[in-house]
Amino acid sequence: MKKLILIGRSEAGKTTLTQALRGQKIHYEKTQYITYGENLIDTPGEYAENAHLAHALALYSYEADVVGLLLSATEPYSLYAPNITCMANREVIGIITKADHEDARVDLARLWLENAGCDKIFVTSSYNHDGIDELMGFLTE
Ligand SMILES: Nc1nc2c(ncn2[C@@H]2O[C@H](COP(=O)(O)OP(=O)(O)O)[C@@H](O)[C@H]2O)c(=O)[nH]1
Ligand SMILES: [Mg+2]
Repeated sequence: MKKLILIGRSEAGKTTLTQALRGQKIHYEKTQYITYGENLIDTPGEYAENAHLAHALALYSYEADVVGLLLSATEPYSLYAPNITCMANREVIGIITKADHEDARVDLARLWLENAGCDKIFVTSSYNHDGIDELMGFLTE
């Protein structure tokens, strides 16, 4: 299985996605540190929100095979600069989260991730498991 690092701002749904991918019961857990799993690296949202800490993400991405940029379908804006994927020398995929949410705007999130430079974009919900098998299939192919 390819090792995936999850990047995105606080509340993007990174930790919940790790639980869904691992088949665990969904429960809230604040992410205080970079959290290493065998196949998943979870990061605190503050790293993506702070320009200085963002450098650390670029370094941590070397520990992974694939970089996942998460964007919640409920976001009012996107953190990601146009073509930011060129910062990583790994494949960068887009992961839209919370597609189940009543305020979800999946098409807008997709546009923002396309502008960021993501070719492959997965639409997911950790709550109802939408798109989780597709993402898992990509990681294990
Ligand atoms: N509706 C909905 N809410 C979600 C989903 N995934 C996460 N959340 C909620 O979003 C909040 C932040 O999730 P969390 O995984 O901790 O975000 P992180 O800060 O990126 O790790 C929590 O209240 C989750 O229950 C989802 O697929 N659908
Ligand atoms: Mg977290």
